[in-house]
Amino acid sequence: MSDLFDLIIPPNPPREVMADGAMLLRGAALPYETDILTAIQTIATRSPFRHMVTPGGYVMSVAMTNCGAAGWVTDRTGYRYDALDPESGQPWPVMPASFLDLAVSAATEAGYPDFMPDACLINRYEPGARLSLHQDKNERDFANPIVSVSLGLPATFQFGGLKRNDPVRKFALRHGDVAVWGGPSRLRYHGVPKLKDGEHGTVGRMRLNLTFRGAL
Ligand code: MD3
Ligand code: FE
Repeated sequence: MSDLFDLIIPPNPPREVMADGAMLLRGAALPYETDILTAIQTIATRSPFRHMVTPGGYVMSVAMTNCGAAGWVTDRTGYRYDALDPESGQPWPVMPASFLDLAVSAATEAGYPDFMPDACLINRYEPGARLSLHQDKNERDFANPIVSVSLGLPATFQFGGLKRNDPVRKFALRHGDVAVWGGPSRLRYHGVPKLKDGEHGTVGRMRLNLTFRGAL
């Protein structure tokens, strides 16, 4: 016999545990969509999207910019967080209040109530762009989770283990999805295979991904 509330309360927002410490909040960014897209335009005016170079000399197919006290950068000398945008020589644009609000509420919902991001990396995927399997380990304190927000075209997300050759599971990340990666999942390998072509109604022919980090 099912409880009356099970019948009348819609399963909204749906959430899914991907692994220990990793939670997917489907559609959690939808109320913030307009604010986020407007803010990204403003951020990109001061710190434009650019294709950074890896230490190995490869130009990344994903275009990136940042906002917040620190931004993730790569060049021939290595990966790091920097308070200044190396292209402008100026600090990265301030993290908008709506970004902070979304990241903190998602982290709280996933069981990380003390998360306060100081860096937001913004990834722009055009069709064909990809991010090969990697770990995020340039942050100072792995006790902080990473919160990621997906907008625009859908992507397959590869979620592996703590070793590069561990088996990988696939998840679809769609417009408005928010994921929180913490605890034992914080250092899992992950990647995004080539983005398929398509056209999203509000975002256009691209996928945007924001990752909120405690970097400093
Ligand atoms: C799992 N971005 O920016 S977001 C990255 O879709 C990055 O642009 C991908 O990987 C993207 O570093 C994936 C999902 C994600 C982000 C960070 C993680 C998953 C993670 C850190 C640890 C484990
Ligand atoms: Fe990553």
